[in-house]
Amino acid sequence: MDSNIKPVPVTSLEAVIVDLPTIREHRLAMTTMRTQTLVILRLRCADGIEGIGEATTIGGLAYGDQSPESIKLTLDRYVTPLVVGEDARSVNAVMARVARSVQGNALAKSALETALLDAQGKRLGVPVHQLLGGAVRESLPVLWTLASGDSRRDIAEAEELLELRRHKVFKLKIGKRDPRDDVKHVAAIKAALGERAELTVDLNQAWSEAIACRFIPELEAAGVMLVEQPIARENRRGLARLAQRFDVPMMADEAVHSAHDMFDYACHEAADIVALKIGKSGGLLGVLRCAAVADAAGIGCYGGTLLEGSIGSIASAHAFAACATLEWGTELFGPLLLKDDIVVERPGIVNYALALPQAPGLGVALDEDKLSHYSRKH
Ligand code: MUC
Ligand code: MG
Repeated sequence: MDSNIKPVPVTSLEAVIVDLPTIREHRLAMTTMRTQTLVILRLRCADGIEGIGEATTIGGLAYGDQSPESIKLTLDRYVTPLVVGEDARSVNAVMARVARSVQGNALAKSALETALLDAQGKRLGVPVHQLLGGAVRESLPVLWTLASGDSRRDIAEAEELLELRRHKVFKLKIGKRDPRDDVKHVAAIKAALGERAELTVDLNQAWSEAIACRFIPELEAAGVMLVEQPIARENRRGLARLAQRFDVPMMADEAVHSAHDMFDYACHEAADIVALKIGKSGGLLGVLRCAAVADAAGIGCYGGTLLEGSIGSIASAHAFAACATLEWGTELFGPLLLKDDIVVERPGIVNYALALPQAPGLGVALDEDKLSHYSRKH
């Protein structure tokens, strides 16, 4: 049989939990991070090729309903038996097989699909974005999140990053404190940075609709560029009312995971922008499906993160590079929030943008010593 049509069985899957310290405390409305936990998936194939993937969430179960430990359990106990022996080249068929027997668990599915695409790209000698139909853009603008919890420290951090030409858009994580203090914090940072930087805010669902109506005008007056997920993800009608009421665009994050959610939000004109994330959509192909629905509805796309490390961030970059439109840039800074890494070469951000890797597969290689050093032993 010709080597191109001969199946290449998957021989094993190995999920490793990795704990990495962050460079500083990262304060979000629902948790304060001092470490980030990644689940790294290694998928080995009969032709000797290994694909790697990553599934990462924020703050254990604080952000979503899948924890690093549950992701590993899902992969070990339920996904592995469905995938071993299947043809590694048939990414859609393998993912459909898993979807028939595993409900939900989008993060584990995202790690699997990433590893399959990485392996297939290495097999064919092409970067992952080419497997997705090719890149529409070769580099991606990346913002930085200021979340130390202290206005002066955030301003100093932003000044340093502007000086380095690493970021010129900053996302402020608010929602933990009294709204009056949050608004003062945002206004102080905008006043210090002026026209040199753009600011966005992410409430991570912290406000009620009434509080949002009371304080969004102050955020608008302070000059924020967009407001991300101000209210509970379940309150679709509320977000639609806010989008209708205010000029500043509303971005849906926690509320929109799949293309189905996107369709629902689009039908109800419930957001101006959507934060796409491979982890929410169950992989890179899910992001493209979600983006296609957003495009059809005239909703702007933004390349979001669950603060993945280098593997997840680069996988996201391949998907975001292949999206037809990406009007609002990305936030693929996750690796730079970590003190150390488990890949040989961490992606860098130069002139405010991340360059899309052009090597076969994802274009990222594991550093075996670092992986073993940071992997959870029990
Ligand atoms: C989120 O909700 O957007 C993205 C950047 C960041 O600091 O946290 C994430 C999560
Ligand atoms: Mg968000």
